[in-house]
Amino acid sequence: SRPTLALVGATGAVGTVMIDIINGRESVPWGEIRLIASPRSAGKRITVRGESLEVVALSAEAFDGVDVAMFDVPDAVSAEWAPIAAARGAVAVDNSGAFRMDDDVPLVVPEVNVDQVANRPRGIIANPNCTTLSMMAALGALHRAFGLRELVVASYQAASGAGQDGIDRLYAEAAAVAGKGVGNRAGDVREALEAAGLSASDSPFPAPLAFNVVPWAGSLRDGGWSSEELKVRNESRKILGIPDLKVSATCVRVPVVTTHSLAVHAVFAEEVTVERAREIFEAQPSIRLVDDAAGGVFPTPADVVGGDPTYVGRIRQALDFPNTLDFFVCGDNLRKGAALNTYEIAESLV
Ligand code: 11C
Repeated sequence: SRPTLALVGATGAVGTVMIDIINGRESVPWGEIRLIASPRSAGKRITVRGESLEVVALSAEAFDGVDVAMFDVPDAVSAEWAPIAAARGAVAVDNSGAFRMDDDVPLVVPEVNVDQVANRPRGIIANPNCTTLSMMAALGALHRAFGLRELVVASYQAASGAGQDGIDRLYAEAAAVAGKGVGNRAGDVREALEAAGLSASDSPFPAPLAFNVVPWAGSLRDGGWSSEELKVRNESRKILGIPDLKVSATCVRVPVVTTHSLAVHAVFAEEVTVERAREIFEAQPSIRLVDDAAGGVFPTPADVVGGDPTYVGRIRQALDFPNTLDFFVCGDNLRKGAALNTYEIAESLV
């Protein structure tokens, strides 16, 4: 009989995209698909592959008979429940940050290290952070060819990285500032938000996001780094299998609903050329090259949101750094950055 798939967090921002992905597949290898969520969402009905399914409440019994359980829930929920799912015989594929750096949990991007799925002593496989993931297909392909040594990145992260609250906040802020002529005087955007009843303390972001950029994502760590910046460093090293990779990241939130972008400066052991890099990207089915600066063609979130591939453009040989490429990538943070990669890991298991 065909394997049973469970989706934990079926009603959240990533869970909803996961169901779109499953519904959009021509065929799936699964028999039963079980939707699991918090008791608050239990009883809701969601249509999956033409069948109306009732969401069941998260419990140990909910994992009985499940072969693969995908988790799209906050870290603390995964930390508690992924091991329970594994103890009940499921392989847990977890999109939270709870297990990514655990030595007994592989951190997988199928284009880069799908072989790692077999090495899972805890019965758990982790899905990377969406910011790291958005550049991994591209960096993995270049690393195989030229040997990556150093990585300097700046991210341009969408509001939906902060979940449904982030999306709702950006829409509300955009409505509060549109047509008001604000953005010319320090503090006027904050005043417009307060006037519209959007208090700063209710925001998932530490500064206004509308008409702004915010150089912060995640929580404060030693040395002034954000947790998001350290995830980019640690997860890139683990996925690429380069424990001493030199990484420096600056993570920035921008007023984009969905799709993370990164400006990447990548230094290699061997000589690189833009032409070879283009050939390598073109040969990778999950990468779309969108790179014709003369024609004004490059990837932007507005043009790629909702797509599965990683979009790459602005590829340049750094003028003052040997063996170094600078380029720009965009990837839908809810699809390849989260739900799609998790689903691809789940399918690779069957
Ligand atoms: C953001 N990348 O854009 C974060 C969200 O480690 O899975 C995902 C956090 C994580 O805010």
